[in-house]
Amino acid sequence: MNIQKGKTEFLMGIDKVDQLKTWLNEHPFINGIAFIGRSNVGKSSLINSLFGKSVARVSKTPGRTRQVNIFNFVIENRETKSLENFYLFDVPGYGHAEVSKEMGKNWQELLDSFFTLCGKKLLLMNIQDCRHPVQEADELFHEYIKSFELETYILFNKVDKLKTQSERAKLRNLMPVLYDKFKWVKQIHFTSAEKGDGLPAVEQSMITFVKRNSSMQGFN
Ligand SMILES: Nc1nc2c(ncn2[C@@H]2O[C@H](COP(=O)(O)OP(=O)(O)OP(=O)(O)O)[C@@H](O)[C@H]2O)c(=O)[nH]1
Ligand SMILES: [Mg+2]
Repeated sequence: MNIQKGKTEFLMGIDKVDQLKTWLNEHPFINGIAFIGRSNVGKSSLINSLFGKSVARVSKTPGRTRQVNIFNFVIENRETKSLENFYLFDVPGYGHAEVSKEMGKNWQELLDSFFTLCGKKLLLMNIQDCRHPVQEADELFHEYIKSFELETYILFNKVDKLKTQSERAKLRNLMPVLYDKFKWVKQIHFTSAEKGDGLPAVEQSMITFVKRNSSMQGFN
């Protein structure tokens, strides 16, 4: 099975809390995947590399994704030729130092509404920069997210920027610590949105997750 790269569609970007609540209430059985992480870690770039060229807007300035961007993506079963639709969310980054108080409040409300109403069939992809793993903002986010009990994978992105063996080893040695500390983290991947490292494994993991949900429930 594979994600049909040319079939991912941008549905809408929502920055108003009420609008987001309405959308989520109208879509109570979401089966899909959400990308979240600090600003500039490569969420939108990963989405483009995994789901199709330039579906998500890549930032020149950190913190550009200020809204919940909703996409539809399609998984093809090559044997049966059947197609199935799922949801994808590019969630605004956390840990901005520069946002105003008012923007920060709206963002927190957006996040709260999103995670309260998204249901349990959402896979959370927490993207981090492999050169700066588990920053304070990441720890705060994990503290916040754990009560929602969503299946969570961590993607350490930008591995193409790790030049030495010892830099790579240091990151790998973190894994047991993280699995112990963040018990709801089920998988850790090392990726490069730019060079493609790790992406086939991430794609298969995402497919396994959403297909398992759809076979259990019979609908998305
Ligand atoms: N070298 C390298 N650069 C990357 C990689 N992924 C993303 N980038 C670059 O990092 C910058 C930020 O990427 P985005 O995809 O916009 O990051 P984001 O997490 O969506 O950022 P916000 O939407 O602002 O929160 C861009 O200049 C990308 O080209 C990667 O794997 N390797
Ligand atoms: Mg983005």
